Amino acid sequence: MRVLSGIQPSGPLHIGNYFGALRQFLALERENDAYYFVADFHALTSVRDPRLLREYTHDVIVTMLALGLDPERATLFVQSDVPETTELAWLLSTVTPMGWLEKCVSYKDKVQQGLPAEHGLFAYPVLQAADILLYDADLVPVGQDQKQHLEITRDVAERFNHVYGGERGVFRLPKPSILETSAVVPGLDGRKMSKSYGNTIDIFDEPAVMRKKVKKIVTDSTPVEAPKNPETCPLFGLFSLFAAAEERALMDQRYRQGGVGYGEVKTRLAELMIAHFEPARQRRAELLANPDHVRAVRSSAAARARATARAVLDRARAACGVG
Ligand code: AQP
Repeated sequence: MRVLSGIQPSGPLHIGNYFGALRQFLALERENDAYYFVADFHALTSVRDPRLLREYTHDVIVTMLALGLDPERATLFVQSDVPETTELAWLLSTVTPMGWLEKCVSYKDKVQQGLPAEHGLFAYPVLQAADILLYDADLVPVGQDQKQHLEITRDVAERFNHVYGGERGVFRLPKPSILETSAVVPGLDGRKMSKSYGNTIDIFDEPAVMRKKVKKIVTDSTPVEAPKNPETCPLFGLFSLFAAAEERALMDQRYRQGGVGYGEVKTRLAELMIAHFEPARQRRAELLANPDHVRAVRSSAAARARATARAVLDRARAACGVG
């Protein structure tokens, strides 16, 4: 299967990105033809400092490699290294009804948070459709927040196929892959962990910072001895992502019985989190010291990605009669 997904370089990657997306990337690259990209065109909708955008772009590649992504197996490229993307986005936008974009929750949410209502933000799902359709992707590993955008990608592909595709169609229809256990990773305040909510724990936060942030995770005022509901507790939600099955089951039981204090859970969660990312932290330091290696990965992946993209774009151009 062809697997494809992207991550925006709009800041350091956090634990929500890790459990919602990156962990799936690692699992899926083993047995599939994987394409993963750093979505810098998308990040332009929120990052307006060119130096920072370059820095974040480099850092996302470093993070993916440090976490164990194998550039020999997966094509790990940067979106803007494949300019075919924006051309396809235009072709797709000509068949995309405004109403489909107007109903997008993510756009409305971001404007409500104070981002300016700009065309790039509004048309984001069309660019995302181009990202996916350009590689004939079968499967797109994402978090729950991307489900609606994936539906739009399928609708746009079907529409283009219907208008121009004849019997065989032009685009392959992709499916989302959303893991039930980490579809929405909670942040420090219990809402979805998200850069724009300022409630993240970053994958490479220093251990002392991780400990400090974990202490801030919201909890209710249930006393230590009283029973607690693990299903509605964001702290337990995060704990269960890091703990092994046995420890998770035991903690679940102790929550329900009563007798466990949130302070104890937080201390253990911080330990688990720090230990989980320790090997990657060391690899990251090595990669940061070797930017030439990272640039070489980027440029060889760009060549591979462009070759795939060109063939699909040519198919789309021929179908609609341009060029
Ligand atoms: N909290 C989360 N739980 C599960 N999955 C998540 N993802 C992000 N946050 C969570 C998944 O990470 C992938 C990359 O996301 P993105 O680069 O599109 O960034 P995002 O979703 O926009 O991340 P943020 O932090 O929420 O950024 P802002 O605040 O800028 O919108 C996607 O697969 C996403 O589902």
